[in-house]
Amino acid sequence: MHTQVAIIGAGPAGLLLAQLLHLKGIDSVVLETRSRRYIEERVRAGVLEYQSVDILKTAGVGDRLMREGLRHEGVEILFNRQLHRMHLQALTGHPVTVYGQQEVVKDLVAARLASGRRICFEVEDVTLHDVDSDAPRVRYRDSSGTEQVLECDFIAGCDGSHGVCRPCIPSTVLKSYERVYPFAWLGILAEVKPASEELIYSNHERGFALLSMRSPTISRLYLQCEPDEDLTKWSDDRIWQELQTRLSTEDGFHLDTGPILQKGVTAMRSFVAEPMRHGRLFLAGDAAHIVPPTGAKGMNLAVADVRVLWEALVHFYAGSGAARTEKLDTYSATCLRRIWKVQRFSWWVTSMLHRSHDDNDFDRRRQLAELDYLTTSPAASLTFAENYVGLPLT
Ligand code: RFL
Ligand code: PHB
Repeated sequence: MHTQVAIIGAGPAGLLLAQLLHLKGIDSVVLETRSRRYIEERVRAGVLEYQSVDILKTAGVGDRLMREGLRHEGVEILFNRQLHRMHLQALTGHPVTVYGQQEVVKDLVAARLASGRRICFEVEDVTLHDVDSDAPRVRYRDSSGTEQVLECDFIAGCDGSHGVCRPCIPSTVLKSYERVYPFAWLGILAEVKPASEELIYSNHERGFALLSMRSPTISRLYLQCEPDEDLTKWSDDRIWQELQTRLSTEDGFHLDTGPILQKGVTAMRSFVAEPMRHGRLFLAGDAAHIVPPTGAKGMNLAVADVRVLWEALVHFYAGSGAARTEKLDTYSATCLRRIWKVQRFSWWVTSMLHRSHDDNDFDRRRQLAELDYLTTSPAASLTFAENYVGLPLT
């Protein structure tokens, strides 16, 4: 079997790349270890930067997003039991859009199937070969157990943080940078009208909390917890009580409760692997970097990488001579320049909003002063807002 681009992983990165390449007449095969149902139901990110929305529209999957996505012109920051609105739209001219990652994935899978190009679910034993030659290959077993060999021009490693692509880059070439945080998030999805029209990020002495949503009838909420938190100790009642405490305000903010549809614990880390390219293998999305979710950046970074990679591949297939590899050669450096700024933002908002065991009273006062400064200084508010809605792509 032959294709132009072998895409490993059907998350937002792999699926979006496949769709964008298709629109330019470039063939690809998408290989995914999980089932279609699993990837479409996995609850993850929820906030799209305006440039992510634009590229999804360019990819032809903007219709439902425009109909059902919730346009947010601001977010709330809560501390000392007072809400402070960050006017994203007024400060930057741009909103963000709340639309679940699983909805983006559903739209992209539907587009892929409609394109008639190949996507293989439930594949096993994916291995990459000759990635530093001009004719790389991918071996795998398809869902019927048959061994397959896929010959290609390029491999896009979009297989997330535990995939097989990043480990194919020799350790002598790859350098990793990491920070693990001493806390995690307990997240719930609940069938109840969101208690606020906009997201609320709360710094509370008992720890961080976040109110988000998926639709006018579904809430998504998070609580800072221990990395090894035992979920069996968290009854639904205890979760709602703790959320009410951490989100309470002087004005008597009230959180309605409802059936909890899903709960889970998410670890928090910052991670970057450099370079994002080795020979004909290009890493994109979580395969190359992880951010703590506080800044709402993970899916957006994946989308931004894909945009750069797409342009580089289009340039390659449309061009001729040595110049056609130009954008592929600068892919890693172009992406990393923005990735590090987004890493910085995600680390900053995480440290500003969470409580750490080794924080003392000084740290607490410093954190509150930072939040006071952030929400009262136009310069600081603009810094937050321009990062939150999304920095320029290049
Ligand atoms: P994904 O989505 O992990 O997809 C990778 C896919 O590759 C498959 N795979 C393989 N396929 C073939 N062969 C192999 N050997 C394979 N190994 C793995 C996997 O099954 C999977 O389907 O990576 P991608 O596409 O790079 O997308 C990244 C995003 O999923 C991630 O960054 C975000 O979910 C992070 N994130 C958020 N990002 C945002 O932009 N905004 C947010 O508001 C936001 N909130 C969040 C988040 C992540 C969270 N969790 C659960 C980690 C909130 C949470 C709680
Ligand atoms: C979400 O809705 O899941 C969400 C929103 C904002 C974040 C992280 C997660 O910063």
